[in-house]
Amino acid sequence: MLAARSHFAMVRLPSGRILALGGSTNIDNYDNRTEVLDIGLTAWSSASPMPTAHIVAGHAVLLNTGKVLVAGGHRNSIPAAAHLYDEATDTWSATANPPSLNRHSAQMTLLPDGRVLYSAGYSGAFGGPTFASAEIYDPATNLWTATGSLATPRLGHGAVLLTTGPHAGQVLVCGGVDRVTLVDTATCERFDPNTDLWLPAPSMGGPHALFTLTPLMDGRLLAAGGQVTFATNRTTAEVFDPVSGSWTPVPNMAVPRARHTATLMPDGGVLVAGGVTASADIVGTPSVERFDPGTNTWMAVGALTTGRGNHDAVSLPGGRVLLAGGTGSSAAEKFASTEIFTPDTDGDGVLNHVDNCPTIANPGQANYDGDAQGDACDPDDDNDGVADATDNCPATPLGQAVDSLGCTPGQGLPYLQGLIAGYGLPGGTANSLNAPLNQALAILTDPNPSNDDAACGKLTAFMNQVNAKEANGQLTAAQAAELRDVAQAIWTFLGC
Ligand SMILES: [Ca+2]
Ligand SMILES: [Ca+2]
Ligand SMILES: [Ca+2]
Ligand SMILES: [Ca+2]
Repeated sequence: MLAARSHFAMVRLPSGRILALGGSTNIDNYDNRTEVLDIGLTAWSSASPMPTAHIVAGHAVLLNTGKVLVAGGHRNSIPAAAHLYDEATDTWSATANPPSLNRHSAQMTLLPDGRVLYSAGYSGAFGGPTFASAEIYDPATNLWTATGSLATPRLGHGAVLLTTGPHAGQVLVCGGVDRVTLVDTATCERFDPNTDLWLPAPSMGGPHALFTLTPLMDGRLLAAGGQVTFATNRTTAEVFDPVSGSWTPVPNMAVPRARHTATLMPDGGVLVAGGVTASADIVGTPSVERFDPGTNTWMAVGALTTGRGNHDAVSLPGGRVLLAGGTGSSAAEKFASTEIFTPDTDGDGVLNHVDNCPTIANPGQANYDGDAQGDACDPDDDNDGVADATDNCPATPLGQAVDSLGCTPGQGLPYLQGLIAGYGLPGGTANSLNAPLNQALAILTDPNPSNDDAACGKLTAFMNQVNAKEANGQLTAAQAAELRDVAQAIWTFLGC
């Protein structure tokens, strides 16, 4: 980006460009600058600045009209304001009236009818007050109006439209913290846009504040991480099923985090990235974990190049995710840097987290020995201890002992015959070389192991044939040496 930003927001514009707006350039300096990333993801360029500086994490939403609504997130001393961005003209305009309160750390949720629910938050002043009130913006009238209040004041909560279950079309608000009492809550409430009323909803298993509440593709919601009274951070996660109306705990994340991002991927997984992880509000982790909604499990999926918290993330085509800005190791360290998470690095259609060779295209995922590495990147496909590069028999039956060239005797003898066939020798010459090999093979593959010693005599006969044919010029020195090396390996393996 052109500017270092934390506590900001990115919005995908109707054109596909990405708008980054507002945020904090240092601990107490709110920003009105905006910038746009082109569709090719090559460069950021300045866009028209917001009329007022905003911290806009959670305070920006793309309307169905194509305009971007931004509200609140000011310093306590600045009156509430809301503005609309029009990409076509790169201009900002104020809404017809301002919101009733300057809300900070509130949430905007797009309703099915195109209106926006703007819920709770706090005044922006250290120590509160924290709000239970909510209001609605209607693009049709360009007006803000008051709506019902929540039962519990909260900031840093989650607010998601339900798409399944008996309350589909309503907004579920969960968690958050009270800036006055510093108590974080596990409670949830739901907002019915048809009646403007808030109604009770099942509480989470534990409190989450400054966390992520992410809709899954099947309509369930994933709550992940969060902060404990602005101090330590959580690893806990749980899933809400709107059909049964119940929360279910899922395994903890590997890394405690709050103020992270959670992005729904096209395959249904959720990419949870970065976040503040230590007891401080600021220090970002590079950890990235993927939640699998099929198994309700977490898997580490690489790391950010930079530890980030208070950053933002936005989906890109192809399942990629743009991660940008945020705080690093101190309050003063703000990032302008961006990075892109690619779920399929080698482009073979198999996502990295399940790809047995994530950096080598192998769409078939062939994996002879069934270990963690596919044949395309496994240095020893048949796991016989002989590297592919020097293994004459790369598909040895699993678990069988081999000679120094990677072959069982049952493979090594036919390998020798293949070499002989490749030399294009006269029929009589080839036959006299093959005859003792056929005899050795018959001895080794018959059902009587007690006669295997006799194979040594046949190998001796073969060696004598090779030496004689080299002496009379029927084999070149190189051919004879090659045949002797392979025969010697079998000889040694058999303990002749
Ligand atoms: Ca791949
Ligand atoms: Ca393998
Ligand atoms: Ca091998
Ligand atoms: Ca082998």
